[in-house]
Amino acid sequence: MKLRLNYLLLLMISSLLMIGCTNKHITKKKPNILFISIDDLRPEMSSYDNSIAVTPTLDKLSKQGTQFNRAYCQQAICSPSRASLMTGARPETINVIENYTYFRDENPDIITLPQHFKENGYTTINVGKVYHGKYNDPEKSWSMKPDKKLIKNTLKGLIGGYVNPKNQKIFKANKAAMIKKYGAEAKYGLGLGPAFECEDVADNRYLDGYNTDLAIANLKKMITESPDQPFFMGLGYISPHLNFVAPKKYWDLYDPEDIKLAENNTAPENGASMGLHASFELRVRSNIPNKGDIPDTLAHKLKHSYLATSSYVDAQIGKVLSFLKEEGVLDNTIVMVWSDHGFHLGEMGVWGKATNYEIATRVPLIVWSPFQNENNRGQASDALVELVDMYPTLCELADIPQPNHLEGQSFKALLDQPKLKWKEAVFSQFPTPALREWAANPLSKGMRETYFGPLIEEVEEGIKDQMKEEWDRALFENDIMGYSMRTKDYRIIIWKDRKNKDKAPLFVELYDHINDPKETKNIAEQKPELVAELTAQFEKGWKGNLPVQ
Ligand SMILES: [Ca+2]
Repeated sequence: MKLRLNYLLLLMISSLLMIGCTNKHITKKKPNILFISIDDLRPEMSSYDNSIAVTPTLDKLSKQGTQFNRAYCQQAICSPSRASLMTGARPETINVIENYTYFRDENPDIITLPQHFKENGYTTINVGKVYHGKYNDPEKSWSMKPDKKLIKNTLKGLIGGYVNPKNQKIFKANKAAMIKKYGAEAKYGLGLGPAFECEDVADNRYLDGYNTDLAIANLKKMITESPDQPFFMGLGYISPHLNFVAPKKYWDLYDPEDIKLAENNTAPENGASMGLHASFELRVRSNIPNKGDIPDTLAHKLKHSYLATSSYVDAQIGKVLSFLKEEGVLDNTIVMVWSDHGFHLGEMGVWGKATNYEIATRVPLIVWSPFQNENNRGQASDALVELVDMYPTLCELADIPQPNHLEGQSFKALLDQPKLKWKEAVFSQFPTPALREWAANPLSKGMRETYFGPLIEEVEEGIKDQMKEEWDRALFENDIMGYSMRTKDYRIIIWKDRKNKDKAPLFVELYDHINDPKETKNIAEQKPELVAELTAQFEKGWKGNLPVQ
């Protein structure tokens, strides 16, 4: 009897052990997520649009993963775009339509992307700019801060982002003068140094190189100390955002002779006067004229510097991916690379972001997953997708539930079927670009007095001429929103009073992407039926333009 009991006990223990083994086998470790943001990068990579950009890392990632050729941001400015994609909700839903509103103040209980992963068993860690500036949601989104003691501080002596003492001196003098004049207001972009810098220094003397070292050191620590713990790393690069600073070796990748200036350098024919700004963000830099044309030699230099900073970022991403590969961790890591919005480099006569047009709203977006169907790797997708779709996509890829508040659509299916019939339209928006700062807030007194008084007067005259009796200074600066919808063949921009959405639009723009991909001619007046059709489609909103399941 005793023997029999022992036998039964043994049987029970071995069954339990087997269940344990089986469970261990079934509960495979969740995939890590490497979520990489690049600030202000339009699809300026050689894998996109035949650019001359030297971006081997991102090109390779595109060839081995899925590149999205038609990905769009929700608003072409840092904080609204990032707050939207990180919360998975659209700019007006979270009430963030300019750079100075903190999404958490407006939405105390919203569950962000990293927060959701944290609540689903992930270690979430942030290095660099993923959210905008200080609106970083430290308590809720991230489970730990990166350990800065793991690496040497190679940023010592960097002032205003510059290595060169002459540039530092200009920056300090301009900043001090503006603070003296305008006090705290000066910190919002008044008093800056040169727009670019090229110095023969190591990668980590500038912020993005330093953050790369910091990311790798912290990844190493996490992988070593908790190999079974899945991580979500938000890794944010500030290049190629102004100022365009990068080590000389990245400038040397380009022969200036190969760099061409924008061809379409005038405003769209019959376009909205309120739709374009006077390149404020660039003009506050010390080596850029406050008004008038940007001379060709300077434009050339600016394009060179944008390319150099893009290559600099590409090289940093390469270091992180190589590290994960060497550690054997890449095989269980999903990589998503995105930019928060596009950028005009002289197109439409504008430098900067902050418009509703294709050049400012279209972004690079690449996903690489170790679990993708091998046959479909490297097949770019032309499906219309939005940055707000990244949150649900990552949930689906990691097999965790999607919170109910999300306003995007997972595009996981496109990784294996890139030609699948997808969204009918995607949506962006921007409040009156002509009369606001590049941060999308109304122009401050300092900006008006110091730089933009005459420019604004000129712009205002243009809007008055176009809008006639509809012109109302307060309405146009504060409450007009340009709602932009992109379909496969068209872009329509509907300019409305956002506080009276039922009222008829104040102005409509229509661009035909089959015949005019650079959006040089507004054809809304010639195509009233098409405008009516597209307006009806616009009224259905994002929910009415989702893929049919
Ligand atoms: Ca940005």
